[in-house]
Formats: sequence, structure tokens, C-alpha cells
Amino acid sequence: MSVPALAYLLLGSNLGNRAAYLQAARTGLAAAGELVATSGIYETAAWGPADQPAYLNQAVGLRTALAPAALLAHCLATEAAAGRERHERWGSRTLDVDVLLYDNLVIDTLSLTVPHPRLPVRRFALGPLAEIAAALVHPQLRLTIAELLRRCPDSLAVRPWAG
Ligand code: PH2
Ligand code: MG
Ligand code: MG
Repeated sequence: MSVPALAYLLLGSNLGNRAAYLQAARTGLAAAGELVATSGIYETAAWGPADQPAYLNQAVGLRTALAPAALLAHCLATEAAAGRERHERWGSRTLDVDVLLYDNLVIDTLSLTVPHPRLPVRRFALGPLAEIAAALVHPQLRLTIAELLRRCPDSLAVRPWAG
């Protein structure tokens, strides 16, 4: 058996009981491996169409034996179980589970691009990720997550969520 990989994922929700959807995501992901890191929950202004509610976002680290494509399929199944419907790009959703990083791999297929191509320009992803993986080095940019956050041009608000 191959040694499990360490993947970092971003959870997001801006419809319905957002915190419950994040919890459902963590439960769903735990079926695919071991959750070894979990950031706090952040409330973040919606990036994209402005007429949508704020998101809750959370980053997690998952040790998993699933290959990248199988992990993506598991993420999509977890979203579907949360009633995710796809309408407009960047539109509101009950649950979004994105693969940000998978070990040091660089993957570029039709269905999956890793590292997530918009990670360096999304404060709502870098903020939570920096809490659990500040020293991790981005495999293409060769900068730590903390440094990427410092350089991030996105000024949308990312605030710890009190519940
Ligand atoms: N996800 C999007 C579009 N916009 N905005 C925030 N704040 N958080 C998200 O997770 C998010 C978004 C598409 O996946
Ligand atoms: Mg997303
Ligand atoms: Mg997604």
C-alpha cells in the first residue's frame, strides 16, 4: 500500500445552515482518510457576483490514500450529498469542497488543477490555510502560504467567525 498523501482542502458555504454544511463536509472527508488539521471558521465576503450572502470558509488537512482524481470524486460526492446545485459560476452554494494542494504534486487535467490556480489571489482561501499550514511551500511559486497571504492582492474581508 502506498504511503498516504497529505492534501489541503477548502470548505465553503453561503446558503442555509452554513456551519452545519461545513460539519457535513468534515464528516464526509473523514471517510476518505484522517483529518489531521482543521482551521477555525472564517466569515468571508463573497468573491464574484456581489448579490450573494457571505461565506463561511474553513481549511482542512487530510491524510488520504485516495489518488487525486479519486479525492476529487469524493469531494464532489460530499457536495452532492449536501444538496449542492450548480447554476452560475461563482454563484451561491450549500457546500463547496476544493482541493487546494496535494502533497507537492502539480496536476493539470481537464477536471482537476492542483495547486488550485486561484489560491494566490483568494484571501478567503489563504487566510484559513495559513492558520494550519503557514510554512508550507507552494510547489510552483516556491513561496510559503504565509508569504502568499502577505502578498495577496485580494482585499475582501476574512474574519474569524464567532458563531
Ligand atoms: N467560492 C467561490 C466564489 N466566491 N467567495 C468566498 N468568500 N468564499 C468562497 O469559498 C467562494 C467565494 C467559488 O467556489
Ligand atoms: Mg470554490
Ligand atoms: Mg469547487
